[in-house]
Amino acid sequence: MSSEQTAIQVPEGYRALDVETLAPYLAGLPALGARLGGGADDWRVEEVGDGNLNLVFIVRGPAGGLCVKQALPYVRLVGESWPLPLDRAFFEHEALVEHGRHAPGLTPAVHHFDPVLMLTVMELLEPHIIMRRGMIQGIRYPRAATDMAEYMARTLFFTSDLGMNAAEKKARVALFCGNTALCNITEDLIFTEPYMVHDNNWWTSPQLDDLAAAVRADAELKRAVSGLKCRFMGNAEALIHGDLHTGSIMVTEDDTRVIDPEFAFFGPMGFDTGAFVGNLLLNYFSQDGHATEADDRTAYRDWVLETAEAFWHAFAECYGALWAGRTGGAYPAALFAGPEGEASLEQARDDAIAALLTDTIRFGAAKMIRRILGIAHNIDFELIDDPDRRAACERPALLLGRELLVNGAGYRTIRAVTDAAREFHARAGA
Ligand code: SR1
Ligand code: MG
Repeated sequence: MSSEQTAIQVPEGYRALDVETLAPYLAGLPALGARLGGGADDWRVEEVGDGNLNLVFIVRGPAGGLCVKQALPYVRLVGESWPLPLDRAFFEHEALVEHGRHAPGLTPAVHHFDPVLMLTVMELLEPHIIMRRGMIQGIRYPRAATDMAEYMARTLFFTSDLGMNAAEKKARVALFCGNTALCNITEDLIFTEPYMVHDNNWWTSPQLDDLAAAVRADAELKRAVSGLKCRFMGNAEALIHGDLHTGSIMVTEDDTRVIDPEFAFFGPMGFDTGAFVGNLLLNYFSQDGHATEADDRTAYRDWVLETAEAFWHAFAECYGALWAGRTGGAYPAALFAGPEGEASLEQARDDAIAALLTDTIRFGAAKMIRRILGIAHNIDFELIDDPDRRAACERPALLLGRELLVNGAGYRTIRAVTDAAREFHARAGA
C-alpha cells in the first residue's frame, strides 16, 4: 500500500451486495426488472469479477440479462488492508457515458448508476469475451484493430483542446482531478515500484532475478520512466480511459466494446494508445508459452503484430481526419487561411501524430515492464504453468520494454516497433 493511501470512509447507506442481495435490490428498480422479465425469484445471479478491484455480477432473467459492477472500498486483489475510495465508480460512470457519446457502439449501454451503492448497471455483453482471454486461446478478432482505433481517435480527439470548448474542457478536467486515488495507483505501480525494491513487486523467480536487478540498477531507464511519469501527471490532453489493456476490451469476431474506465482522468493520449499496443506486444511474446504440437502459434504471433500495425495506421488516419474537420481553439482557423495556411496546419497535424506515436511506444513499454516486475501481472504470461517456459517468454518482452522506453523516440513508424519485437523474439529463440 502506498504511504499516500489512508483508511476510507464508507458513505452512509453503502453495503457491498452479493448473490443473495442483488436480486431484491434490482426488484426495487422497475425499469431494470422489466429488462430481466419475471420477478426476483426468476433471476439467476453470478459473481464473475476476475479483475483487481471490484465486484462484477451477471444477472439473467426470462427476458434478458444485465451486468452489474460495484466498487468495493478496498483493492480486491490485496484485501481490506489496502483501502480504496468508492468514488472511482462515479468517475467510471462519467467516463462511460462521455466516451459512449463520442464513440457510439463501442462501449456498453449504461442503464443505471447508484451513487450510494457505487454501482453501475450495464448491458450484458453476450457472447463477448475478454479480448485477452481470446488471444490466449489464439482467436483472431478481425475488427479489433479498426474498432479500437476509432474508439481512441474519437474519445481522445473530442475531449481534447482540438475537439472541445476550452471552458467546458477545464470544467471536465477539474471534475476528473478528483480521481486522485486511481491516478496514484498508476503513478506508483507503473512508473515507480518496478524500478525499486518494493514489497508489491514479484516476478518469475529465480529465472528473471538478473533482469529485475538490472532494471533496479539502470539509471538511464529510471530517468526515462520518471520523465514519462511527469508527462502522465502533468499533461491534461484528453479524457483518457486510463487502463486500456486487452482485459478492458470485450469482443466477438464482429463486435468490440471498451469497458472499465475507472482510471479515467485528463491525461496524455499516448497512455491509452500505448496501453493497447504494449498489451498486444506482451501477448505476442506470450504465444510461445501457449504453443502446442498442433499449433506452434507462429501465424497467430504474426496476426498480433499485424493488429498493432493496423491499429496505429487506422488510428492515425481517423484522428487526422477529425483534426482536419475541426481544430477547436488550439489551432484557430483564422491563423491557417489559404493554401499556405492549410499546408502548415497539415504539418502541425502530422507532427502531433508523430509525437503521439512516440508517447504510444514509451507508455506502452512502461506497461510491458510493470506487468512482468510489478504487483499486477497479465494472464497472458501467468497462465503458462511451467516457470522456465514462462520466463523464456517474459525475458525478451522485458528487454524490448526497456529498449522502447529509453529509445522510443528513435522509432519513427509502428513497423519499426513490430520489427523490433520480431528481432527480440528471434534473438531469444536463437
Ligand atoms: C492494485 S490494482 C492493479 C492494477 O489493476 C488495474 O487493472 C490497473 O491496471 C492497476 O494498475
Ligand atoms: Mg480494470
